[in-house]
Amino acid sequence: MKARFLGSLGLSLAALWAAAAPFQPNYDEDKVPEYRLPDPLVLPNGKPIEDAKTWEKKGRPAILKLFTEHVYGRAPGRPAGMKFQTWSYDRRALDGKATRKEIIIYLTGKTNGPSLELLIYLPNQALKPVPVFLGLNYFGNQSVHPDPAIKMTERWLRQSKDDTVVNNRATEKSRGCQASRWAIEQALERGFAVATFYYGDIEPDHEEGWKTGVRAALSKQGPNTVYGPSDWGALAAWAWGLSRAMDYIEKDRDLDARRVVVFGHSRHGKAALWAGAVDTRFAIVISNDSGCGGAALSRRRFGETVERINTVFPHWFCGLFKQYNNNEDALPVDQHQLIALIAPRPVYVASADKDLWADPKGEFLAAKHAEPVYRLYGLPGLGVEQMPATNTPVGGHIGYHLRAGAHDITAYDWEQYLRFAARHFGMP
Ligand code: GTR
Repeated sequence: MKARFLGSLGLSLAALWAAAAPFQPNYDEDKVPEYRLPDPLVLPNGKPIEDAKTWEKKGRPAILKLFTEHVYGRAPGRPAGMKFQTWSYDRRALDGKATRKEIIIYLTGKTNGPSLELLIYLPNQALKPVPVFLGLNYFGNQSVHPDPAIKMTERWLRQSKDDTVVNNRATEKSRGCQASRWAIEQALERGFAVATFYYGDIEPDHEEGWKTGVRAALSKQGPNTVYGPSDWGALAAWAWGLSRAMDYIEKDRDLDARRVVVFGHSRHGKAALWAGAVDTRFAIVISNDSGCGGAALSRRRFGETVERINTVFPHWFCGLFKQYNNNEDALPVDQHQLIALIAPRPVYVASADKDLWADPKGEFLAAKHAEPVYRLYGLPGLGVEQMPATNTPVGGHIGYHLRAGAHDITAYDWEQYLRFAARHFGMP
């Protein structure tokens, strides 16, 4: 009895210790375990996929289903009765270079229901309809540019260390606080519109956030909803929001819905990849430093791991994904297949050399191992065998670069994305 008691006490002390010990990411390439990636060209029944038709009819749906059920969770479709309201319209924004539009998307058609606020800058000097860069922002639309006329978000925001967010609300100081991440003028000069909305419009990014976001609003049980293991997590909800913005873009005659680039940095890069995988209306998908659960291979366990991400962000993925904590080899998919789901559309994956947490090599390898699917379409993938040196963009239909520097999205990154999109859209 005594021994048994001590034994169980010993076990629980060990468990307590494990929970309290800080997570030690592996940054040593020699310690990456051996792993075998699922072959994107083999169907779940073991049959090989030899042509694009079989991929589209069988391979793609099977992989999409696995990602839905095991990783991101199932989202509903387009809600009935969605309404768009033009909140503002100014043809002389940014010194006359742009037209600024702000659109409120009432997601269920009710003005007291969930909504998202889409900010759009359109180049005045371009033939309409124009291609669009669409991405989520972290601190409200007013954070992407110092333009004083942008409608300030009134929603919950993560507390910041400076005075841009006070009591979880944006302050005037937040205007343009993320402007370095948004090359709006450069995009406009190249003939692109830029569209963005605050991701917290869809769901505030914390464990209880779903209760005041669309996941509760669209559920009959509201904030009492009990989620099944494959119901949508926050990333799927943010991706779903990107599709709702696309629904609006399809209705706006100034914008070309057939040339929409969905992009995102970090967790927004994960959401952009999933949005692009699910919704084939997105013509190009760009992942900037998206890391674990984004472009990086989970099986490498380099930097952030499945267990770590599921612990710190338990709301991001579907419940079933937790089953792969410390159990990556059991995953029925890996992230190269997420990139493959975007084929034959162009996709761009970018890393930063100081951003080891996101595993740059794992991001490169995922892009590389998506190539076989692009090859079914006769399309070049990356066009290189080895990871390129820093600041050396590579790629055909799969683009890649390793920027020198930290976890961020910079003017350098934008320059590559604008060039990549212009090339694929046949723009100068
Ligand atoms: C980190 C998280 C990453 C990445 C990043 C971000 O804390 O571990 O997966 O998403 O946040 O979004 O900035």
